[in-house]
Amino acid sequence: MPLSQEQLDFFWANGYLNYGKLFTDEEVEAFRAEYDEVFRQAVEGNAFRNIAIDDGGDSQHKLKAPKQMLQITQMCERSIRFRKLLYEPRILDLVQDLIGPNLMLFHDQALSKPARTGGAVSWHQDNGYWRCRPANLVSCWMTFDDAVKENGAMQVIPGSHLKPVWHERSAETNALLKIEAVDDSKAVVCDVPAGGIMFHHCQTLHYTQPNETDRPRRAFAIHFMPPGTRDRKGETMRVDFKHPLLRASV
Ligand SMILES: O=C(O)CCC(=O)C(=O)O
Repeated sequence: MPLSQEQLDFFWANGYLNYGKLFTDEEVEAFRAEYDEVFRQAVEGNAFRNIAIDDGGDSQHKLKAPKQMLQITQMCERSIRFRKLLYEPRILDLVQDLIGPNLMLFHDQALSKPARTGGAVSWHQDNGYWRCRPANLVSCWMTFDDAVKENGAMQVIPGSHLKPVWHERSAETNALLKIEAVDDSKAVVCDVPAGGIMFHHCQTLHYTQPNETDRPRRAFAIHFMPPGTRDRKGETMRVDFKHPLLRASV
């Protein structure tokens, strides 16, 4: 079902849209199993990052750190199930409503906060990292566990997508950027059920807190861009293996 005018107006006024449940419980079970298997292999091969600490070191170093914000970029290069998820019509139909019928992948990523030790992702705009032009990228963030504030649900500042802000390198970890002056009294928590999705614009300020619960929070984000998007060097990003064309109007 397409997004309603009300949902579209909400997204463009606020920079995010908490869509709610999309996948069935059976689908969620299958995603969890695959997610855990890709992480198992990544730990075996030391092919993941703990962005809560300076990246680098072996798997044990990363997993024994006091905080773990575990990241695998391009799950689609490791798993057919996650590759297929990029082409999921239920998601592309909604993204098409937001940024048009021609859609490319900027990248995907799994972001896992283990129970109790899961680390934060500090306040940022995605485009603070990416510096793409035009700033017209949209992310679909989904979770395979019920996400609430305490285990790291997405928090956003409504309306912040209207203006880019300056990002500093975080003092705690080289892997993250940080913004000093965020008025988090304006933050809205997007509780998302397992199998649910939310969208955010690439300039929307967002944050996820450490996981204080006994439950994991396994999330996956697909970052979409329209063809013609330029990278930080000003070069138009080409369709290639890393940046497939996911949908094209005919
Ligand atoms: O999943 C998280 O904790 C952070 C995700 C995020 O920052 C993003 O998808 O842009």
